[in-house]
Amino acid sequence: MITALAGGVGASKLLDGFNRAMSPEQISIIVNTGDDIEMFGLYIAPDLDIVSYTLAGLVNPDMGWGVNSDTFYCLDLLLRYTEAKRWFNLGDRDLATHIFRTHRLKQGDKLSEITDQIRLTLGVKSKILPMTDTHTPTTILTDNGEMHFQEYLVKHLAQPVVKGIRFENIETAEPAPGVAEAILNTDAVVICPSNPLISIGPILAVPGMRDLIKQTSAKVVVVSSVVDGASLKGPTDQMLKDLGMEVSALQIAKLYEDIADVFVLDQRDEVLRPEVEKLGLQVVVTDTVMRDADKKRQLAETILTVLSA
Ligand code: FO1
Repeated sequence: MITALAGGVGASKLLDGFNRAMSPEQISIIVNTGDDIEMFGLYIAPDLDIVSYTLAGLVNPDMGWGVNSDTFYCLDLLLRYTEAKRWFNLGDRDLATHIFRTHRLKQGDKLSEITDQIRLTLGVKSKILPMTDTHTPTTILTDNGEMHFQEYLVKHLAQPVVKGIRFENIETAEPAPGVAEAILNTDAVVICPSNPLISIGPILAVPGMRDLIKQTSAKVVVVSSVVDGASLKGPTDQMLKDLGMEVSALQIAKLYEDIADVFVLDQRDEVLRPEVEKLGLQVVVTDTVMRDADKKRQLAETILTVLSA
């Protein structure tokens, strides 16, 4: 059994690999919901959808988000009515998920219950758990003012300088039903190669989450989200730099050193091995760049081999 902590696109590649390397029923995934945003009265949960669509084989393979071959007729008309500029692309099929989720939230159902119905309907065998049922949107403090994470990333293309990060309402949040069991009753906790600040950061900021990970007897494995001094996907490198941190796999290891047992370092960063080991972590060096389905499965298999040793 493994339990993964996951953000969006970067994480879903490794999750796809685990899905191919082991029985999907033995995987539980705790997903960041800090990226969630309301638009046109709809509750959008990008990382939950990216993970669900990827494991269902529905995701747009070029973007890593949205539904493959989707069309945008609904959004086009919505933007005519609202006279708003198009910056967040909500496809017609994707909108069905947002409409369904929002409708059930308005009926008083929990995000975790709705997420479970969505993944079951889409035929996903792994458990998908939002980190919390409370809405805790991530605010980015920038030199251009405060904005929702999606505005920073998609509308402003991650160009504003990041001064700080805030997870709204996080103090009142608690792990969603099933999260504690998934962390405590598993053989391994895998922290996916997602942005440590705004993808894994919100998950670990849910009160009680770090303690659960410290408490579990499962091995905690981190896959580096920085390779050769740059992030493979998204603005991790820019955000680390803006916040005065080094852009290196060693920096990523330092961010998790209090909870991690094993650190998966890319072969391009092998020189960092002694320094990561000095933090008290077991280091595994391998190719972590998941260019195709085989690479995804190979990385998952390497991690499973280390765990069974
Ligand atoms: N990312 C973009 O860069 N541009 C978009 O227009 C966009 C739309 C979108 C719609 C639904 C969805 O589930 C995700 C979407 N994303 C889009 C991805 C998303 O902004 C981020 O990649 C994740 O939040 C980061 O994990």
